Amino acid sequence: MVRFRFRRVLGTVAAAITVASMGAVLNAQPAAAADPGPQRVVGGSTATQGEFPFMVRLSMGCGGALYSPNLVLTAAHCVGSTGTNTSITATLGVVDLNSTSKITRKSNYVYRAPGYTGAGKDWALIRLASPVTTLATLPIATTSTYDTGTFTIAGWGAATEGGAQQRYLRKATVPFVSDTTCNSSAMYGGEVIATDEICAGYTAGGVDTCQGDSGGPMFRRDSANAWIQVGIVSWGDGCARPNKPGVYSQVSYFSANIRSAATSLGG
Ligand code: 4AZ
Repeated sequence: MVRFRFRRVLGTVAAAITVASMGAVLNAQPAAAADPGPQRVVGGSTATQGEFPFMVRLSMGCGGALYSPNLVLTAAHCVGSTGTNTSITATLGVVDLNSTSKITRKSNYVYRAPGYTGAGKDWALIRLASPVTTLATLPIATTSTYDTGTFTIAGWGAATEGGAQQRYLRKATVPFVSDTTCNSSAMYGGEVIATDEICAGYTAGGVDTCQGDSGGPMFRRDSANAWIQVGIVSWGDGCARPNKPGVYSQVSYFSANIRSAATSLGG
């Protein structure tokens, strides 16, 4: 557990450094540069503009989802401790992080899951300094009804294990993996916290979230065909390896806590 979670955290730090060092390069690129089109990245492809309006890129090198006009749901391991925090920039409304039409907001507060110590409870809310009212939010699952099936994952994280952060939002779909299977000796051998984590991926590997996707949502359609968030990218052993599904915070398990925290934050 510690080994993989530690690797996960290191990956995120490395991703943040990569993003920081990429900044000048990205900003130097012409805004009108052509979309490279579908890429073979963690088995996914490039999302289209507006396809996932709730997706958020965070300046520390994580993903997030717009929970309400002024709150972004992300992973606890992406943020520091609860309190005033004006250091995070959220980028929204674009698949191309270099787009001149991107929306940006500074944070003004971080709420990290109480009791978070690096194992489980991997969720946090970031409050934006001013609301974003032009984008659809992503409702969270409040029951386990949707904690199975086929899930969509999306993010600007690495396209291959150890690879660079991405300019264009990518997406993929991955199947649910039961706690029993995910905790089998062939997979995580008991490292997964069954109550508050949910696994998704292929036994053969090839499709997965990766470094820099942390904090982003895993979601599916509900019975009304609306997107609903069931997971938060949390950890895994590498990316897209055989027998190493992605591990996600199980949003339904925390939904009451997330909702009450959101209320207390004014969102
Ligand atoms: C990361 O470091 C990370 N394959 C995210 C997801 C996974 C592994 C690492 C799952 O942000």
